[in-house]
Amino acid sequence: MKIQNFINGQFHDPILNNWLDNYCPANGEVYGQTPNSSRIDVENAYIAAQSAFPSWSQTSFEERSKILIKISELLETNLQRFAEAESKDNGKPVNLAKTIDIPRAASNFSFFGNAITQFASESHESVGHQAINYTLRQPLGVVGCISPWNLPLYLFTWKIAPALATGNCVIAKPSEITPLTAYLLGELCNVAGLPSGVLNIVHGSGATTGQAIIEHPNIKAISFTGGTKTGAHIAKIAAPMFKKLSLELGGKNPNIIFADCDYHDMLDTTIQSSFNNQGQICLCGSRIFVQSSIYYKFKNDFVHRVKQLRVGHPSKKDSQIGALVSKSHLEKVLQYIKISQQEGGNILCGGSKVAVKGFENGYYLEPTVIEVATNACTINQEEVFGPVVTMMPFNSEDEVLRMANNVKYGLSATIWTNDLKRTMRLSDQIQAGIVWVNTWMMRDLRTPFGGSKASGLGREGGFEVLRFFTEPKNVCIKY
Ligand code: TXE
Repeated sequence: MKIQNFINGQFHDPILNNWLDNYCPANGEVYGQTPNSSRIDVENAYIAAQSAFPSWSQTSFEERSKILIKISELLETNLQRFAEAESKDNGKPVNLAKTIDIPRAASNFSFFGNAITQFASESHESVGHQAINYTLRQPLGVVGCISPWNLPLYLFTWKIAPALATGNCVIAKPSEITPLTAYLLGELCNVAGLPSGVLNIVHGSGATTGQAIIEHPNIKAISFTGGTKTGAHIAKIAAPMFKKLSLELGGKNPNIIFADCDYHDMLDTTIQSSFNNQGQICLCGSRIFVQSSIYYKFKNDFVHRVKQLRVGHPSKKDSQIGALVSKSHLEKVLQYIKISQQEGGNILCGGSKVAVKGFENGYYLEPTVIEVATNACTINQEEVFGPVVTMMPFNSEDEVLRMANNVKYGLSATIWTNDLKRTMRLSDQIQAGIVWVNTWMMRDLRTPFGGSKASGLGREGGFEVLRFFTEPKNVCIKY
């Protein structure tokens, strides 16, 4: 099948006719082609977006809201088709796409469709000066949204929906590794009545298409989710042009387990926070720290549970772990496992590729648990982004806090304890944008979402992202 760009409400081949192969991770075969769009395609998308902007930015919030909610409903109606497409492209179990990815993409549209009806701006009465100030929140113009392959439609729409809700026109690029659901979304936008040119979806590699978007002098903001290295590159290009930037980057999140926690709940959730989506979520708790008094019990119970996880073809209902996204990513993850062994890491389970019967060329990997002796080892310091977690014991709260913070990333952290004072102390001192206590990845879309340190810049979610996609303008009236 051939994927096409969605520009000005119509589907187009790339002007220079350059294409990339799309692989199906479950069997390692090419299933289609996606455009590797050039600067010319990006410019065409820009012209369409720029022409649509005067009208879209003046469209009432009720009308914008109605269209976004309609897109959400259409995604729900097309749940099965989109879930199968996401699974085919990414290797994740269809069940996971059906229960998490696509429903969340639908709620991104309905959430921001509703949020815009509640978005208010401030006013300040300057008492003693007979003046009043009020703040206008105006759309930025044409903005760029660039998203990754791990949660393809989920993260693509997490950016697009608030950008559209606030009256911007968008040029969006999904990951070239997982373009299929973004391609299918174009058609739904037309059915929902989104005016032509308001959303333009341009496909291609980061180096070609992504680069053309970030270098475009008139694209006012870039909202990006992806690797930390890419984020740094984007910041370097965008800063001299004073583009607004939102960067959601990698993580190396601690999962801190105290002996006084609710053990069974912790064990179930830790399986999820370690291996959900094949461990390819920036929020996964890839460094597990366990209080020494329960370390051996946890180690036995956890490894026992991990060994029971079923790796299999994503379309099979009982597969809990599907394929990794690409051959090169699988190799990268295997390389980290090797480095860890060389540095003295003890593999407690997993560590090797899995040959799934009938799909031997698929990119499957056993869920892997590695016991490490120090938090300073490479596998505890660098983002692996696969079904691999490390574990080690700790003795004191101070010691675990030091280890938790001793990493360049600062995205999220999980703490398992029933001690309120300890919860307050640690939540206060952990360097992370998100702290979960006795849970993991419990999302409320109104909350600020993002990380500190090398995990990024800015926050998505709720009113934070509506502020990001608008320019505040103060008006001062003396009366
Ligand atoms: O991501 P890239 P990659 C981490 C994870 C992974 C590593 C590398 O550790 O192993 O990043 O993954 C686009 N200008 N995360 O290389 O390249 C690219 O086309 C503009 C964490 O696959 O950052 C894609 O659309 N755009 C993460 C998007 O950036 C460019 C999710 C992300 O791809 C570009 C994914 C350029 N010069 C990976 N170069 C998370 N935070 O959730 C690339 N892109």
